[in-house]
Amino acid sequence: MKFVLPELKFNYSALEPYIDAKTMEIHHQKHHGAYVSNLNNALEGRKEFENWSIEEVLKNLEKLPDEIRQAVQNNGGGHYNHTLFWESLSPGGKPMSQQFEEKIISEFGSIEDFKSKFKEAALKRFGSGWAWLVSEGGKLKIISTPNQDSPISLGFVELLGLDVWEHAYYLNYQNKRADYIDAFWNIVDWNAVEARL
Ligand code: MN3
Repeated sequence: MKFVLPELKFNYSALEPYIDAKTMEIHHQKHHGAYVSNLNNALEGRKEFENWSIEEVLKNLEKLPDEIRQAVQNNGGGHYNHTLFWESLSPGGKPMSQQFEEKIISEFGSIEDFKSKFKEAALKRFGSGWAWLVSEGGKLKIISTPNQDSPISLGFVELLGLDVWEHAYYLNYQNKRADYIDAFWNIVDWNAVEARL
């Protein structure tokens, strides 16, 4: 098994002004690229896992040998989370279906309440990590995870994730994580998000 860095479906500059081209290029090629190579290195020669998908790996971390488990959790999570992140973005964004909007409103009160809870989760994540909209048995929840820990390892279905590591926004937003979170809503591909439910 060799995991590969996925191509993006848009150019690095396509998400401007919300995410700048330089950040996208470094984030995709260097950061995501490093997670993929470090994951492959950690699993090198481990024949018993060579046919496992990334989902199987992250759902079964306890089955991995102690000496590689943390490296696989970090780098496998990094690969999976970033793949999902890129797939959830689109230049100009794509709107929610009416059905999904009604679901968000019924579970969070309003779209504004949903966004403000998501923002709170993203802002309160101390240090590096992610904010997530996940489904647990069809019920929507907002959670956050540290480092590259992935909700799939905790039994959730990820619908939407926001990377709040500084490498995701620092070049353009510096310490203003809140502005980056607000800008994110302009480029969310809700078609891709809803398809995961
Ligand atoms: Mn990242």
